[in-house]
Amino acid sequence: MSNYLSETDAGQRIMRRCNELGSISVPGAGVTRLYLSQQHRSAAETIAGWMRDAGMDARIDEAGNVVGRYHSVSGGGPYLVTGSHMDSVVHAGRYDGPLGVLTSLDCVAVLHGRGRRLPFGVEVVAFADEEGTRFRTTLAGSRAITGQFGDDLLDATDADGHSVREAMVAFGLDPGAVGNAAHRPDEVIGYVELHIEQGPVLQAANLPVGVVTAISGQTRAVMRLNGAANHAGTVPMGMRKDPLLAASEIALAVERIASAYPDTVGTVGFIKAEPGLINVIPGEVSLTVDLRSQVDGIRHAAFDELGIAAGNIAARRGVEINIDTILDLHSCPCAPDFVDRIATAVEAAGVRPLRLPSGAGHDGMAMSTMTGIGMIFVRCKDGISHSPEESVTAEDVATGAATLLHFIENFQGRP
Ligand code: HGY
Ligand code: MN
Ligand code: MN
Repeated sequence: MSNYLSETDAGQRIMRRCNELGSISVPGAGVTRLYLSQQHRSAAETIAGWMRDAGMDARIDEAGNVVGRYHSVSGGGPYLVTGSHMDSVVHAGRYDGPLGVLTSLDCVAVLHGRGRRLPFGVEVVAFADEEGTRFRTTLAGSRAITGQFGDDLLDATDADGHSVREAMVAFGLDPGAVGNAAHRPDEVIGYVELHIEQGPVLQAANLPVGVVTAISGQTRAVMRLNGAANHAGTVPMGMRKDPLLAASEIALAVERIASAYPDTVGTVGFIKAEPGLINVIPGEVSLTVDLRSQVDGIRHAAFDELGIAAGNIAARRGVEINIDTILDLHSCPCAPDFVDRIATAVEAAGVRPLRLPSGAGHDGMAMSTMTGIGMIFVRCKDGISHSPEESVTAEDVATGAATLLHFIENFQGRP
């Protein structure tokens, strides 16, 4: 048994490991650890070692997830699954994902340290690809665990044109075996994830942790606009077919439409003009749209309105437009009994249980296709995330860990 538990403060223990894991990154600001990269491999092996120290059988599965199992008192499962993702966006913080993985791992280390086994097993998963940063393959790790890792994911390509299939082989995985990562439904009795809030609500309420009620649905699309590349100095303004100006109007339409619908947010996170030269009117522009709302019908209505607006803008400017929806995830309610159990655990930690939705997506959206899900939020400073400025306090992390451990130790079979 490692001397991990000799640090008696759970918050300090967990944050120290978040920092250690955070150092496994592409050089640069913050953390950049992408699916099937060298950094993924190194982090996966580190996490698997920590899992074994905590008395778990640990392996890197056929999709690159790290799966650790702390067997039940009778040996084997079924398993309450917990954890979060180990991948990141570019220039991320140290806690989005890893805090959930390492807090879950800490709970098992505490059980193991006490020599305690439960009537069910506890499975900790470090999902390999929740963000989809490299291949635009959101929730790929949890889709593998739930048997939804289809060819659409294997054929996805990164900015260099490498497919997931090719990257898996380079990583040492067999793309043909990815289906073996899927869990059988009878193996899983629930999924609970601890995650930073990535928003301002808990800080405003002066609360260290919160109870998640639902995960907002999200639609992601890539819009490609084709105009007429031409000389910047010779084409009169009235004769241009400039896709970048059309894209600029569409970005403002995203803002206008998302603002007009309740509890809805819209973001253009990426825009690229080709050939991208100072003295050339762009010929082709691509931009991404990320639209989210707590209610699926509202999100779809907003997206439909945006599609019409974008088509009108393109037609008026004489450019062609293609809209490719690459993701449409329905809103995902947490299981009511999980919400209640987590609220009880938060109260046991001496905190008023505030219920709140998640605007951010999580692996629970995939896990909910297989089992009931619950989420615990931990306050993060000023709600900042997807940034090197992401930060939490050891005290709040300790409260989150106590909440998760209470949930796990008091979890009985589903009603
Ligand atoms: O984008 C999200 O909601 C999450 O961080 N993947
Ligand atoms: Mn994220
Ligand atoms: Mn996350």
